[in-house]
Amino acid sequence: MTSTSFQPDSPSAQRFPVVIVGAGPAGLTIANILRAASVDCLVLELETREFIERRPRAGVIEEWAVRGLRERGLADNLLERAELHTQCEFRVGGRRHRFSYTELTGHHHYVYPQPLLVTDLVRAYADVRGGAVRFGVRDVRLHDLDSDRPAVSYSDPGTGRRELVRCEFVIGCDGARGVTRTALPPHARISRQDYGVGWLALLAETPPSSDCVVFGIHPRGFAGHMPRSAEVTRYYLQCPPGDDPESWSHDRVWAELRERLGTDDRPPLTEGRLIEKRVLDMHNYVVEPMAFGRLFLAGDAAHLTAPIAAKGMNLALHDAFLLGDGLVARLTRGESAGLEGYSAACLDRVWDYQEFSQWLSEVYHGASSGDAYRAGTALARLRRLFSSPAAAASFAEQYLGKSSAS
Ligand code: RFL
Repeated sequence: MTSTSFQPDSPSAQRFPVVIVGAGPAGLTIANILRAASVDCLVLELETREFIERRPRAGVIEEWAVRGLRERGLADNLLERAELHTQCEFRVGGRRHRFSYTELTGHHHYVYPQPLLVTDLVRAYADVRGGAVRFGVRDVRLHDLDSDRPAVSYSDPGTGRRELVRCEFVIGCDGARGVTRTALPPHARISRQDYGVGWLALLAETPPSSDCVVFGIHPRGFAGHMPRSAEVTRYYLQCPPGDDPESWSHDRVWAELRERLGTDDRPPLTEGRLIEKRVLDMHNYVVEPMAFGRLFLAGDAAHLTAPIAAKGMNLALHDAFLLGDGLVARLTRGESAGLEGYSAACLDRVWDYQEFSQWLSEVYHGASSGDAYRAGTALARLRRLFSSPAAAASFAEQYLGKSSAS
C-alpha cells in the first residue's frame, strides 16, 4: 500500500472502529447504518456542513434505492417531498416521442435533489443519532493500511494540529477527486473510458418547461431538460470537453437550448436566471476490486459514471447499503461474509450501469459526432426504441435500474 506510518502532533490518538472519509450520499448513508447499530464511526469531510447541504448535483433516485433508505429510516422527508416521474420524452428532428416507462413496467423514478438528501442524512447522523463528524478537515492521509490497525490523520481546521485516528476499517467515500483512491496498492485495476465530449451543466431558476425529463437529440449536440422542483430546472448542453463555462452567456445558453429542444407543437422554454454553470468532461472509471485489506471504497471514489443515465448517486447508495450492513455484521456479530463479498456484489451493478450509460451516450451523441455512420446507428437505436415493444421494455428496465437484482 502507498500509505505511510505517522506520528501525530497530539499525544494521544483518537480511536473509532470505523473512519469514513467524505460526507456525500455514500459516506453519510454508511455512517447512519453504523450509528443505528450502535457502531461508532468518525466522518471526516473537507467542506463545511453548509456547503455540502447546498451543493447541487443529482436528482433522480431509483425505486430500490428509496426502498433501501426507507428500510433504514432515512427516507421520511424524501417520501413526503419527492416527485414521482413516470415518463420521459425524446425530441428528434423537431418531433416529440413520449416514453411512458411506468405504463410499461408499473415502476417509476423519484426526483429529490441531492442537497436535500444530504441534508436529511447529516441531520439523521449528527443531530439525531449523535454521530461524530469533523467538517473542514485538511490534508487527510491514510496510514498502515496493510496492518490490522490502520489509521487516518488530518489537519484540524480549528487548531491547525495534525490529529491521528486509529481504527479497524477505513472507508473511502471521498468522491471522484478524493484522496483515498491514491492509497490503492499497485495491483488495483482502474479501467477508464472517455466519451470525448463535455456537458455544460446548468441550473436555472425557472419552472420546468415540460412535465418530464426531455432528451434533445440534435446535430448541434445533445440537450437535456430535467425538472428538479417547481422553481428550479436542470439543463444540459453538449459542448467540447474543457470548454470555458464563461463563454456561455445567458443569451447563448437559451438560444442553444431553444434550438436543440425546440418542437413545433410546444411553447418555447421558460427562461430564467442561470444559478449554476459548469462544464463536466464526460468520462467513467471503475476500480477493481473495491476493497484492499482494511480499506473499502464506496460511491464515486470507487467508480464514476458520467451523469448520462443518472446512475452515480444510485450506485453510491447501493454500495453504502451493502458496506454498511457488512460492517455492522462484522463489528457486532463477527460475521465477515458481507465484507468479503462486498466488492463483487457491487461491481455487478456498477458494470451493468456503465454499459447502459455507454449505450445511451451513443444515442445522445451519435447524431452530432460528425460521423455519418455513428449518426445512422444512433437513429436506428431510437427508431427501434419507439417501434419495438421488446426494445422499449428492455430500455425501461435499464433506465429504472430494474435490470440488476435489487
Ligand atoms: P460525493 O457526493 O462526491 O461526496 C464525496 C464527499 O467527499 C468529500 N471529500 C473529501 N473529504 C475529506 N478529505 C478529502 N480529501 C476529500 N475529498 C473529497 C467531498 O467534499 C464530498 O462531500 O460522492 P458519493 O457520496 O460517492 O456520491 C456520489 C454522487 O454525488 C454522484 O454519483 C452523483 O451526484 C452523480 N449524479 C447523479 N447521480 C444520480 O444517481 N442521479 C442523477 O440524477 C445524477 N445527476 C450527478 C448528476 C452528478 C453531477 N455532477 C456534478 C457530476 C448531475 C450532475 C451535474
